[in-house]
Amino acid sequence: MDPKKATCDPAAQKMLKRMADAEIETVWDRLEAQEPQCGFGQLGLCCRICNMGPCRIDPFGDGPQRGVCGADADTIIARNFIRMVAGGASAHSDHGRGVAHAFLAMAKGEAPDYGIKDRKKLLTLAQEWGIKTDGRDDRTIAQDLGEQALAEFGKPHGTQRMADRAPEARKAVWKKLGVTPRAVDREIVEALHRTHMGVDQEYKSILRHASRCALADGWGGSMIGTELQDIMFGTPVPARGEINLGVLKKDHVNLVVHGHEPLLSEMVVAAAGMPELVDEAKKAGAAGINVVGICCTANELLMRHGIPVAGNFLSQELAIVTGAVDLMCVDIQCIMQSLAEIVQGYHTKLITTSEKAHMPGVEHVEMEEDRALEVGKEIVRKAVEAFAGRSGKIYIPKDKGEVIVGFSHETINYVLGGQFRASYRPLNDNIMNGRIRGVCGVVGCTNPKVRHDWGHTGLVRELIKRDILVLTTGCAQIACGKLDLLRPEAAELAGPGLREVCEAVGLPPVLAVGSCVDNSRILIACTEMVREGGLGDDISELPVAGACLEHITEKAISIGHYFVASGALVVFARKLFPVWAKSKVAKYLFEEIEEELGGKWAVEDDPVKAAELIHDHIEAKRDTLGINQERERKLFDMEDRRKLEV
Ligand code: NFS
Ligand code: SF4
Repeated sequence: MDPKKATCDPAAQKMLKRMADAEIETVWDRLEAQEPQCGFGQLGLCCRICNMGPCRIDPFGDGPQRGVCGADADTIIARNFIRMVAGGASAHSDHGRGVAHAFLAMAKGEAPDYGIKDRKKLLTLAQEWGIKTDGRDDRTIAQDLGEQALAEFGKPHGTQRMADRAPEARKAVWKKLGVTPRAVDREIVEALHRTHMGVDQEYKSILRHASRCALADGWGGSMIGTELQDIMFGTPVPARGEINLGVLKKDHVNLVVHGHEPLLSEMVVAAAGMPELVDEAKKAGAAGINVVGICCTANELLMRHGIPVAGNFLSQELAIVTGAVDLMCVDIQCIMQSLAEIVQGYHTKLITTSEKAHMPGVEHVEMEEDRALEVGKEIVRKAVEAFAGRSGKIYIPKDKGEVIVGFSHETINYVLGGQFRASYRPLNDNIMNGRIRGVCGVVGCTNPKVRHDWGHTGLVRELIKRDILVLTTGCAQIACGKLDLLRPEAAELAGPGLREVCEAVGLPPVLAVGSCVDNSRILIACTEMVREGGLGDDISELPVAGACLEHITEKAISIGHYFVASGALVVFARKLFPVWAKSKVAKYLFEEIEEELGGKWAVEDDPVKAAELIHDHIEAKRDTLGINQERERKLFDMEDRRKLEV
């Protein structure tokens, strides 16, 4: 495997070479060992839902066209699709539930190490939910809010409260189709029930419920998670930081937090700043304690504390091989089991912390709400001990990107609108006058089947060249940071209109919005754009889109689908999208769903073509809005395209 073909991250290239020399197996090697992967699975055509199966449908028409139970290709593909949505929604929502649980414990005084950092948001959300705030202290208000938030997951009646935030026209669309999300757990359970053998056999009916289930994630579990995290840990504001393996420090205790829940990583950061522990580190011969992050928990810490990020999903194995990581603690989601094996060759201590996520042979230090800081301290102490036991060679690539992050939808208000007239007006005006053509969310994972970071950064470069403002989250955000797209200087790569706007306010053309649960912030940003006026009455009228060309997880499918069900065009990589192109399901997801919900899926592997697709969609929306008369559309010829190659 050629490291340059595997990744466009310079630090990862160096590490991959070293790992090949040392014969350490990576995720790329394991992918190769799995090839060729099952073609039925890749098209969504295999079913192992019951024990008359596993069954598969022959896409060439020669073999069986029905499973043993009689299910046809569309039923099977739709069932597989909704089960991905349900898996993703459950991951985000269980994270959100964990936050709500800790929030309530905090309010009751049962989790003394957590507190209220954003009081304004507490009061705003309480008022939004009809909780009395006058003359009541914050903890009492928070207790009511926490109870109500927890109830959103399992309440027997009614629909998601957060979904009330959507534009009126959007809510009407959902209501008409019967997909307004109810309790999160109910939608997920119902998705599993409908897809049990012999239940829902009409693919459109299955997929409509997939929309409702995904909406329960975006406008439910994820949004609750984001909002309560903001109240407890602070709503992000623009902050500087650094991203890539170069953030590891040879002379420091390096502690990597990897996973998703700030409930853990916030406590590790707090503990690592305590003078007694810094002293212990110094006694062990270190210059200090360097906490860095991987995956979405990294995004959370970077945005709130400027904590550096070591990398995204595909960087986790590489970080260990630097020999500089003294301890890696993981919580939930996107943790490779191979870490346990790789650390065997190093002094690195690996620790699991979530009651829900154990690893064979790995020490478990459980994060408990009522003694969270104590647990944080215990983890930091173990890192210091591990530092003292360092023996092997250390190699840290120097590469790191400088970034500005922290564009919550509230701060987009301020940075574009100014302190005194915070609003989405300037953004809407710049879209209406055509300087900015539209907005695209570039989100999600990094998958070894695609050149690492290339799908995201290739697409982002093409979009900003076309004057499309990019909002980014998750591993895509980290990819952009590594490759210098989250700096104001990146405006030089933007088209003239976007560049002008960015330079006037000192913004990067790619705004880092946060972790994957923070995609809910993008839903709110879209809602604010509608509310501000001039760009239609519904999210489906906005010149916006979403994309992920390197997706891995069920979570990514859930996110994609809640954007579609919220009215947006969403583009994923064709080769990663497990829906047989000739199926009726494909026709529904790529075309017909637009008539019902205003959004739709599209698939494209090539970042340039994906950018063109998004650009055409955005221009078509602009035409419909009637804001395109003034300016000639720039068409890209081959010559232009070559110049644009990354
Ligand atoms: Ni999102 Fe974050 Fe990364 Fe993908 Fe995994 S870390 S929650 S799922 S791989 S973007
Ligand atoms: Fe086969 Fe039907 Fe069972 Fe699926 S549910 S494994 S198609 S018999």
